Amino acid sequence: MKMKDEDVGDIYWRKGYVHIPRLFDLETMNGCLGEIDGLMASGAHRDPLNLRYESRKSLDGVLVVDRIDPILDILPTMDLIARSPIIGQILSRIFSKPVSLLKSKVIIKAPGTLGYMAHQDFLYWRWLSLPPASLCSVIVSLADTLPNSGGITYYPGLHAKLLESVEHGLNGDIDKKYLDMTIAELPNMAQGDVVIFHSLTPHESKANRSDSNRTVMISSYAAIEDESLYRQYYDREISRRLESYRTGRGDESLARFKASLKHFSAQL
Ligand SMILES: O=C(O)CCC(=O)C(=O)O
Repeated sequence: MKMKDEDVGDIYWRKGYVHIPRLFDLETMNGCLGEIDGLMASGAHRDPLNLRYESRKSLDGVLVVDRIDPILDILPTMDLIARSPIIGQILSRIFSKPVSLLKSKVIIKAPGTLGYMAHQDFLYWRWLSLPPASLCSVIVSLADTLPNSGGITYYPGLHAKLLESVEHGLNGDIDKKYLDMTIAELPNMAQGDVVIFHSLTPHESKANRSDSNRTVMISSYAAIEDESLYRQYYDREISRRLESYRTGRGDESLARFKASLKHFSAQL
């Protein structure tokens, strides 16, 4: 790592995020991309009952699979990265204590896939009852992010509290009136680069308008020693997805399930 360790911590706490260029070598990153391609080629994502794969709308309004979550149990190379000593060391220096893994996913933003509205990840982690300052995410750029491929923009210095949504509550994407767009920063992420960001740092992304996938691995961590955290997170998350699938309340997987039934006379 070319940046000095003390700089990484200073920048993280001041801005709410820090960009570390070339933390991982290209061979490892290309190996991950190959494994992800192999997974997608297996067609497992076309099974609407496989709730590991999540979808997002494209510019044309159709649903496309954009996330594999969880990922570590099926791709061992990704597991090695999420639990790598280098990430562990950097995070334990930032937090001055060891960290535990909370979750890990891959986002494959294919050309034409829409982005994410401005949000703070902590909103969705309040049930953990951990302080927001103990939670962070690490983005590993598995491929180069081109200027128009829908990379993540961060709003620095806004990681002190949760910001209200347009519904005037702490219940969804952030009302843009709280965000000064002139301060937004879009790091130029080359393959192997990493960004670490605070759970309260507002961030957003645009659609991928380039010709290539923008593929990242996003792992989240908590500054506590609790090996059970990862299982706790996914036990709850899997129940949530099953319930959402069962009741069909606005869940995209249900739409995919319905779409898969179009060859049959049965309708939901
Ligand atoms: O990858 C993206 O475009 C945004 C992802 C994101 O904001 C998130 O997972 O919290």
